[in-house]
Amino acid sequence: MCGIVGAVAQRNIVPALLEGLQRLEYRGYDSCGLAVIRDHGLERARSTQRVAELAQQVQLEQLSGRLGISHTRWATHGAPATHNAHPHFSGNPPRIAVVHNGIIENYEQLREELSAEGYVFESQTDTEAVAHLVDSLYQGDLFEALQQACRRLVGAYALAVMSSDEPDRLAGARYGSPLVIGVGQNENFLASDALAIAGTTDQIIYLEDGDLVDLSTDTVLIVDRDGNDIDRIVHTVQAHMAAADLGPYRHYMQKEIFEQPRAVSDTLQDIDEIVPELFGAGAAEVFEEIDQVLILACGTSFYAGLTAKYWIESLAKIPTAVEIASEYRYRDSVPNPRTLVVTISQSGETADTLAALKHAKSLGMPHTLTICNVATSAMVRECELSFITRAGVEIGVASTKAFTTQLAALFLLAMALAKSKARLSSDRERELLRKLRHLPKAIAAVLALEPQVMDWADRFARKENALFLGRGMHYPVALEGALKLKEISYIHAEGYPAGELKHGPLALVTEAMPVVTIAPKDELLEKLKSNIQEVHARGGELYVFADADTNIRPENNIHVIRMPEHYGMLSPILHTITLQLLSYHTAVARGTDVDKPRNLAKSVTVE
Ligand code: HGA
Repeated sequence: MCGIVGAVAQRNIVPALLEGLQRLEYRGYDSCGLAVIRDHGLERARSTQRVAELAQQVQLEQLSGRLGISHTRWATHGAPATHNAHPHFSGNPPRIAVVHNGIIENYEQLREELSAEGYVFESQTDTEAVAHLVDSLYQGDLFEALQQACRRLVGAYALAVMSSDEPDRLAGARYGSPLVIGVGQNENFLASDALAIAGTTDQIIYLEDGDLVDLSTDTVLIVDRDGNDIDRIVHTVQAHMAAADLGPYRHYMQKEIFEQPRAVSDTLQDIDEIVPELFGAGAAEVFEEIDQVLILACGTSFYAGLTAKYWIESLAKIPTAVEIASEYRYRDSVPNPRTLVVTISQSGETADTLAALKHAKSLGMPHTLTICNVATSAMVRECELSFITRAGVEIGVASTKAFTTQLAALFLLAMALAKSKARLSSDRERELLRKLRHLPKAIAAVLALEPQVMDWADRFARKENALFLGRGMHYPVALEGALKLKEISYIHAEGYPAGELKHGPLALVTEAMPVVTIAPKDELLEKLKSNIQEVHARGGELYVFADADTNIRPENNIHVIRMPEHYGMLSPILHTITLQLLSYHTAVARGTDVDKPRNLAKSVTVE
């Protein structure tokens, strides 16, 4: 989603701002812009193209300055057009500049009030109301004006603000959208995440909701939501340089698919015994106290949750519900205080999931756990317990290694819950841990199937629709496979439990509809084989990923790729990877923008 980079320095900060925007490109955006203060005047460049194009424009117009703010925009209010791109200005001549991530929910009311005061709106964005609001409250003290403005804002925001009257001051605010401070040598930064400024500083302060910040080149002042001065910890964050390097790969998505043996292995570390403390101090008491699990998530993380339901109910025998976060938060539900509320999010900042978590807590469910890839994220801070996956930075918008590491973490959770309820014998624990330890090697064996999958992808690229079938715990894998194909190749795809086929989707089956089938060697195999025959009998073309010992053989219109030996309960992790490869190579064959699919964004920080 939107990215913010701002800087106050003793040097020209335009190159640092542009580099920061480039580092945020992975989040997905539709326009971008940058403003600086030069000779006490505001100047800006904005573009509906890529950051590289903005950089050319900036060079052409010779923009430079020691104070500046910049932005990549993923439009929520107003089309992705230049006049809607941030920074937004206010004043005549312009005096206030604002970049914003989030949604100002009372912007219509503010617009009316500010228009009545004589402000003229040049964009359709909610953000422009913030610029005029700050200007209307400005009496020579930017920080004071921003503090007052924030009291009027309803919704979610990360803001970076500057005034041409104060060329050494950068102000910011965070409520509901992520914002960090980068502390440098005689220079300070604001950014949406540490990765944006990793090229410049590794000293990072994570702001809390309600914080406001007043920066100069050598001072950092933070006040909390009650206006009290507050110290926040400065973290030394590993520079994520490696993430930006593509190495031998063509796209980040491909690189991240191939990083999965490492990512899963790092996530599992060297766990040789399942203990509740893997999920944080106090987990043993919490696990004892709960008698049901509620998983809240969105998108791919939701499918990780659906898979976990099979594991938790099978191993721990604890009833588990999985809900789409944006639905859960707005419906009447029946809270049970003995519930473990589990949120799953790559970034830990997903706005819908965060809001659903807060909603669950407000209903009186205090026991919360998050599975997330960012240790410093809002969700980790908000939850009683946490498990940090070690996928590393994921740049491709379509989730790959974040998903499989979430699955690995959720499997550990199922085991830990089972053990705390005395439903996991030590023999079974040892056996499952052995399988987990072997998982990175098994993933590597699946990755070796890439050339065979590429053959299929060429044929797939010519289709406009596809069905994905799975049964049992491979049904969520089918859903995830269909989502991945939609996201990056723009082929319409649906995931179905194979037994549902005859209740509707079979009507769609013709030779134009490829049917991808996940065929593990499990107790449902014979039933699945019947489902395959149902498709075959109607002239459908099947693409089957079959475990080694399933005895499913290729024949006319049934194509088979043979998977390595069956991995029992861990099999969904392996079957997911072939589907990632299929989507990836299909998208490449169709020539789409694989890492930044149209209309989508990484870290979905707006509702
Ligand atoms: N609402 C603002 C910012 C959108 C945003 O944060 N996207 O991630 C706009 O539409 O410009």
